[in-house]
Amino acid sequence: SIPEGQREAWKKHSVRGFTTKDQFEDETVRHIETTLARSLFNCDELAAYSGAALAFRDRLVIEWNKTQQRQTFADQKRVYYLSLEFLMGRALDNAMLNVGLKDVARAGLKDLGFRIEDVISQEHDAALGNGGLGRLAACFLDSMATLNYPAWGYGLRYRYGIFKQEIVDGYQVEIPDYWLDFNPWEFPRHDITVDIQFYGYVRKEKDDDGKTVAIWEGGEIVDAVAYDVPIPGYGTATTNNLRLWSSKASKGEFDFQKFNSGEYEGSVGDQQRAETISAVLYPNDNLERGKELRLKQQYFWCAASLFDIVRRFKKTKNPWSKFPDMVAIQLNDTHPTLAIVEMQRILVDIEGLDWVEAWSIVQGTFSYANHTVMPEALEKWSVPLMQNLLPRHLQIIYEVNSQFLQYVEKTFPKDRDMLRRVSIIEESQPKMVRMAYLATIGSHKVNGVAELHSDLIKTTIFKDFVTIYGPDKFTNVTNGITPRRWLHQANPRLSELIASKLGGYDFLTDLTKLNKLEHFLDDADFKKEWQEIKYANKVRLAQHIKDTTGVSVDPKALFDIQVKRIHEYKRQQLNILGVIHRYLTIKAMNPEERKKLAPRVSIFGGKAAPGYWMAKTVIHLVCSVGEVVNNDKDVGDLLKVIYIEDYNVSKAEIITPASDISEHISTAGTEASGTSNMKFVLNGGLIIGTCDGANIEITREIGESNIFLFGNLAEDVEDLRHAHTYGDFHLDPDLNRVFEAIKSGRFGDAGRFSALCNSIIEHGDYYLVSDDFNSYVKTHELVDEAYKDQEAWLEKCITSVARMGFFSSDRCIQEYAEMIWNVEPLPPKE
Ligand code: GL2
Repeated sequence: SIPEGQREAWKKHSVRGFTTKDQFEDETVRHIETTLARSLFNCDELAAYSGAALAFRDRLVIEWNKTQQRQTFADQKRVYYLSLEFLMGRALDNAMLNVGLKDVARAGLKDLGFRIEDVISQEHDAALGNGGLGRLAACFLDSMATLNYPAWGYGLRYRYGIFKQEIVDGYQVEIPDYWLDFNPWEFPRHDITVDIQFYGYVRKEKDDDGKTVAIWEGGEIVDAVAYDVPIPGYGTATTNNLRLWSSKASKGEFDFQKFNSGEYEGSVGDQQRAETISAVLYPNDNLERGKELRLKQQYFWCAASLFDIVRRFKKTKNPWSKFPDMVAIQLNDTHPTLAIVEMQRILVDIEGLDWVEAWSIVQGTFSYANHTVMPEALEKWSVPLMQNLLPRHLQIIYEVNSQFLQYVEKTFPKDRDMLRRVSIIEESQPKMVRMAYLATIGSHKVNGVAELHSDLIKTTIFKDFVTIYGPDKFTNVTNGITPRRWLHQANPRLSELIASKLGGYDFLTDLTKLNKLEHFLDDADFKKEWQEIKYANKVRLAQHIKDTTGVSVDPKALFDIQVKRIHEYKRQQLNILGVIHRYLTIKAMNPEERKKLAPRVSIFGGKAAPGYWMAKTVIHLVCSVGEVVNNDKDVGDLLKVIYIEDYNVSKAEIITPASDISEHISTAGTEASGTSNMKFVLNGGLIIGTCDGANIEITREIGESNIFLFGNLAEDVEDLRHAHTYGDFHLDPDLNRVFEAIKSGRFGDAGRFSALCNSIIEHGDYYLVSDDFNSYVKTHELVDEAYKDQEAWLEKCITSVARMGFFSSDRCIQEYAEMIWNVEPLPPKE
């Protein structure tokens, strides 16, 4: 650090960051002219974005440095949030709002010849995630900073985020998302590099005290390089850190011998192999595929993060026993479970702690959030694969398992089968490591993400573990969303209207304050403005649809939206089959009947995993139906069917505020929580949904009369499926009519849709589309009816928004902090 005598000089020149419009313009132009080497003659919107982003970045960095210093000196417990996905979206708009300088930037950019909206939209989304799980991590970072928790996120810096989706001739085409061309929000820390070992073998040796120690040797080393991203809180100076690791060949890996002998390509081979580790995000949502590279990613990231965390702890000079008092590590799903094993390895093999003491430190430190009960998403790794890649870790897993099973056997001697059921090692061919069990055994708390889901994990996948550990180890933290991005940023006019009624923006940090909106249900001006805002948001979306698909939709029609990953369990097929039913019904109506019908726009969006054939077929069916319906003059504006390509966070910011109704229609018991349901309601849209995930708690909060629920309950699903497999299956007659239309070729070559139709008609209808079809169609009729009474509809929307306070991710983070992490906030000194 700088010597005492020079500190005054240093402080005098210390950077302060802009606060006024003039200063903002100074900084922006300076960055454009010097950092970017551009002039006023060649400054386009992208350069303006870059200049403004760098000006804001400077401001963030100043607070970020101070925050990190404060957290280091405070010597108190920190949270580390380990997530393989952070679906951040764009950063500039968020930074402007969080530091409270968007108006300054708007005026400044106007002076310089730009519209702020055009500048903001130049930014490439940071799309390091698939869907809800990754976006939840991003909302949590925002809340942790806003609430002043000393918290870091740890993830991977993928060179390619989730692919870009193009719809070509009605089919999904995947385009690589190379997003790092210009990313002002990351800081490479080339000085923070960790050696990560793979493969090799384990040797046992006696140390000086005669104790046997394991030594992991050989194999290969890859470097992990840290890239840091500042995370500004809203209305606070706290700026936390998200550290993303990038892989690089370790120093010795460039083969000079090969290079000198002219083998240029061979000489960089190792380098390329090393860089592959953090090259791509696996594009699967709620599905595990057991690929070696994925396991490599997981260990690479866990080992680098733990090295970093341990190094930071060691600087405090606290004894190891204090580790759980200083460090809370949250596992976002099972993807970081190897961190548990790595921690035990560090404590036992490197730091020389005794096994039992080490394990109690590990359990005291870690907690695990489960995000799915679906079997195909539960991670398992083959024992031979792990033996090869991580030989020492596999030994540790076996030892953990052996001690755990001994305890189980002693405690439940009568239940012989229990050992097989709860073993971390599944006795299959090949043997598999069950990561969810390992995460549960190595953590002090396990939580689900909505009440129903947390109940389900206790009665299904973790039933035996509830018996073994007692119910207190398992808890619920219902998901939430950040109102900063999902109301204030996405829907600025609505946020402003609410603020004008509630006397300021306090609701953005205490969302329960929204409940005061119910006092304005009789305020005609307020309601009129509310309605105008919704209409303007629909006009904006209609324009986006026109620009991207060429189809004109009427903003006065009812906008019915389903945007999320395409998955059979989320049942976009139920939606499109319902749309076909509607189409056929309209076609059969006489003009008088048609006049009574509310015009609809059915909007779909979302990516299918590249290898998920059925999901891709659903996309193709939606596009094919759109092709027919949108060109049917007979139907006109009564029905339009739209597929919005490349659904992502920044598109969600346009789509979410424009819904009248949105669809959250998973087979009951399959959607752990869902978070887009919360976003839509918070933006004044109603929802149609099944009794699943957070829909149930949304209903509890907003009231049954403000939501359109339908379909079978989770508790009946198993029986229905069982009945199907024994031949007790009835195809709903209306659904049959829909299938007949598809089979007749009305929407193009029927052969393309046969697998989709047959999954329902012939192969057991696993997701209960037919069982729920009638109830779904009838409920949509209720939606149509309700929408006719615009006054009553509006009242439902406002009432619902007023009651959404519970679903802030701030509430969620407070629950984690108090119940699971046991950490205190560290607010900046005024
Ligand atoms: C998910 C769940 O499917 C979803 O219901 C939940 O809201 C999120 C966040 O908890 O987690 N689980 C999962 O694997 N993905 C999700 O989105 N990808």
